[in-house]
Amino acid sequence: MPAPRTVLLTGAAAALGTLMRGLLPAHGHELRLLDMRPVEGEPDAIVADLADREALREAVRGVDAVLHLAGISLESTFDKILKANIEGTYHLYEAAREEGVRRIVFASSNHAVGFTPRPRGDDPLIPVGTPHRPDTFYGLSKSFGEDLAQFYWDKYGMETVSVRIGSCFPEPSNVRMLSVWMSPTDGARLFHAALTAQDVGHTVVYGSSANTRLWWDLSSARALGYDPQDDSERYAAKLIAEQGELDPDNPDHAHLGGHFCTRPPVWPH
Ligand code: NAI
Ligand code: 15L
Repeated sequence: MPAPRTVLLTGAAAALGTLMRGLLPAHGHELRLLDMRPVEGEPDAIVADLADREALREAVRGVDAVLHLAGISLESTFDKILKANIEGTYHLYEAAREEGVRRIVFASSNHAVGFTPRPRGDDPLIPVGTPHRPDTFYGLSKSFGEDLAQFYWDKYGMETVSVRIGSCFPEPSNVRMLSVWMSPTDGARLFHAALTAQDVGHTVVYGSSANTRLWWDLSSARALGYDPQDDSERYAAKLIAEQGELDPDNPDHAHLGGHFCTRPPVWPH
């Protein structure tokens, strides 16, 4: 295992951040925590908004890498997405650049490519090079984050692994998740690989377990050293009995992004 690395974990108060706080130390990472809300049971966590560049500079000072989970994680108004996800991610990259941090792992999302039709039958798996097709303002902000990461690599040599996370929850809760689920322990394996692999430049990977019903190509993640151990198939019989198989006539089941594609846009008001 590579030597422990100090990692700033943003979004530490929330669901995924809490899971990773529990799992990443066993991979040799020492975590510094940040969120706009207090982190339960972690009095030393930095409470700061991504809009606060000075606080971000202090937070990234001396870390080896950042695991950037903070932001709005579902559809919202464009104004809110703009502040938290677009401007917030820019402020974080600027703070990291100013403080000489060389590696960011960015929590992108399947919703950056959410309008990509899901594979059916013998269709090939979706490659990471598929064009951005965001399904929401939220997905658009993740497309922006991936482009920002590419820009900071090309312009400044700052490395990023953009992880297009599927659904990272303790268990899959619907039939779509049988294809896109990432178990939390596989999530920690993938983030660990993304934090420690050599010479990643800007690499885009999908974030899921080795699901039997996988929709996308995990080869760029495996090339970082990711070796997923879980498969959602053990939940399939129960979920299909409750909900039925994916329905070819249901628009919510037509694209990678599922119901994010069919919900109305949320305009500022
Ligand atoms: P969440 O919405 O539960 O947590 C986000 C955290 O970011 C919250 O603790 C919130 O306080 C913090 N935050 C929001 N705006 C902030 C700001 N301006 N400054 C500082 N902190 C701020 O999200 P969750 O589920 O924990 O996901 C974490 C990240 O992973 C998000 O970026 C999400 O888009 C991404 N992701 C998660 C997936 C999943 O399956 N959980 C799937 C795809 C992407
Ligand atoms: C996401 O990007 C969300 O942050 C998460 O809450 C889930 O909705 C996930 O995608 C998904 O597609 O299931």
